[in-house]
Amino acid sequence: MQRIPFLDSHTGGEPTRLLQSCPFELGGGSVAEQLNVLRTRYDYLRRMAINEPRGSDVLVGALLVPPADPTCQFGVIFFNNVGYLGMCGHGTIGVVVSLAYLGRVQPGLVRLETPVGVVEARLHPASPAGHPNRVSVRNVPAYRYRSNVAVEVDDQIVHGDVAWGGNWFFLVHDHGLDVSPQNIERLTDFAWKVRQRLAEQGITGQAGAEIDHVELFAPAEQADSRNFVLCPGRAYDRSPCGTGTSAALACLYVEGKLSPGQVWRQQSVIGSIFEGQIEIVEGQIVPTITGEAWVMAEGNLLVDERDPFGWGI
Ligand code: PYC
Repeated sequence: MQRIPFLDSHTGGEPTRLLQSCPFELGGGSVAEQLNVLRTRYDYLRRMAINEPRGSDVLVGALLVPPADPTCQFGVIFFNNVGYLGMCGHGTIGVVVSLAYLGRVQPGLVRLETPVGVVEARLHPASPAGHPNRVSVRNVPAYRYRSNVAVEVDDQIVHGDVAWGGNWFFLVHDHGLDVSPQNIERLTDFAWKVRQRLAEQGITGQAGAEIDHVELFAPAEQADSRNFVLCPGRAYDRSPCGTGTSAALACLYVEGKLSPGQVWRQQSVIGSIFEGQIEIVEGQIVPTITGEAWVMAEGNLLVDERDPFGWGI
């Protein structure tokens, strides 16, 4: 029987399952290199932790690995029900709060190496009543790659920006849909079709990268904007999506709608909020996303080698 310790948290409703160490030897090197080994040789670890019958489509996994960058305390590889993420904003907040719960970090700065670069998290001090749970993540630089790209869905032409925030996003404002929890099925269906049309029309991120996240925006009453983000495996992000908010901030900045240091409140479709702001560093747009996570379960994932679905469906 294999026992793999885990700790679950959620960030604005979006879950993160932290695996504190890898049961397999990934060969060292950068986190991007370790991801290649994980993906090609041990992808069943991802399926076991995330997929049914143990997990669910909405779960995001975070595997801690040794960083190659000596300025970082941790390396982290994020994954979901269909594959691997470059970065994950809600996941980074969840990981840092989980590490604080485990006593492995204290309020202050934590540097993490991800497959797409180093991110710097600040764990804010706790209120007197509890564990620290508020984290600001200074993300990898974000940028808008293409603007106002037309896509036809259900006899309707919509327009979107292609932007990077640690993952590739297509950001759409003129969809005409109600962005509310009552409309999740319609939003999912529509965003999925947008993603399919992008692939059919050969619309990609830089260097032909697949655009695997679609983000639909609407006005909000208690924030600057409300979003619905469809993730690569067809689950929607319950949080406002850290990398998606980063991509949105980059677009707002180049449109002259956001200044460095100005706080942008991004609300998710279920109502949770991230605060975002940008700084310009050597001409690059560097977003910082702030949100809260809550630990909610800990234990061991058990794999019985006789179980035909023990490593996931
Ligand atoms: O918060 O960056 C994020 C994220 C990506 C996918 C799910 N959440």
